[in-house]
Amino acid sequence: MRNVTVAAAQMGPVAQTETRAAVVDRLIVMLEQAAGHGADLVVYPELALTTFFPRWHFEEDAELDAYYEREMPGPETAPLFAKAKQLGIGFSLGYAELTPDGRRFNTAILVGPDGALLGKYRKIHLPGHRENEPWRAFQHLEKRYFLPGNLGFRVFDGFGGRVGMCICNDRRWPETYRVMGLQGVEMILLGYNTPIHNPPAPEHDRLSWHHNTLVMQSAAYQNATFVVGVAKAGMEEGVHHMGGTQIIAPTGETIASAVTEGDEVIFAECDLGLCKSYRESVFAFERHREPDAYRLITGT
Ligand code: CDT
Repeated sequence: MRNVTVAAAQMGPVAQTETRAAVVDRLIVMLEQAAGHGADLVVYPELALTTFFPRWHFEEDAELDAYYEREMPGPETAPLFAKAKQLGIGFSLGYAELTPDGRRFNTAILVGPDGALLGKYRKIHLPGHRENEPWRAFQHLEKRYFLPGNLGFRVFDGFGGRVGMCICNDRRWPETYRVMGLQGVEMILLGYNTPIHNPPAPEHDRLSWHHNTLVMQSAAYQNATFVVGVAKAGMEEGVHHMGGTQIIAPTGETIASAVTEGDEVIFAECDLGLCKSYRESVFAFERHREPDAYRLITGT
């Protein structure tokens, strides 16, 4: 048995006017709850520090810049890092990253229980559009505000196992998980902000929860890994974001689920040894995959 107690820290809405300090306070409250339940690792959502700003078109870079972190930890996020280190608990956190040379990424980091940075991921599948489209009830301008991630789908040793990260729309693409699966991933951490209404395809709206669970459960099973999916949920600045935070075992079964659309911490004790049972049988990649037949996907 290799047990990791993971906490998924779902967030309710973050208002546009909410300060970083106030958001970090909310994150710390959930960190303390997680520590009280013996968690080793807390997973926060995508863009956890601000409202989901790609819903707006900003004319001025200065207005946009307010949503990005130039350093991590910075003065406003340092208290979260300090508290986590004091409690001896690791975490993964999504945020908007502005690099010193002016590049913008939708990023998540993995921090160990000693406060050390274990890994970084920059979102690869950016949904939405690049130009303002006033016909929409709200925008989804991730293609305008972020570059596609340039770090690949890496995995990191930590928490007694092998951990990977992806972000929101990445969860809908099987390649995301398979690239990490081929590196022996045992737990994939992913935060999301998913408006229930998709303006170009409103006929999908009623299926939001089904698709959320469908993609994460199938990926967990097909890649013999735990998946921790964590929402920023609820009615945020007039846009309803789905909840559906859940922790999924390599069996494909959801073993813990959130029941609200607010700040809510759920837990699961995950035996990473369970991955082996699937990876050494039905999904023994080295014995059963047929990469020659996949050339259309790999472009080789
Ligand atoms: N944040 C994010 O990636 N959200 C997307 C919305 C898709 S509709 C443009 C998602 O896949 O959940």
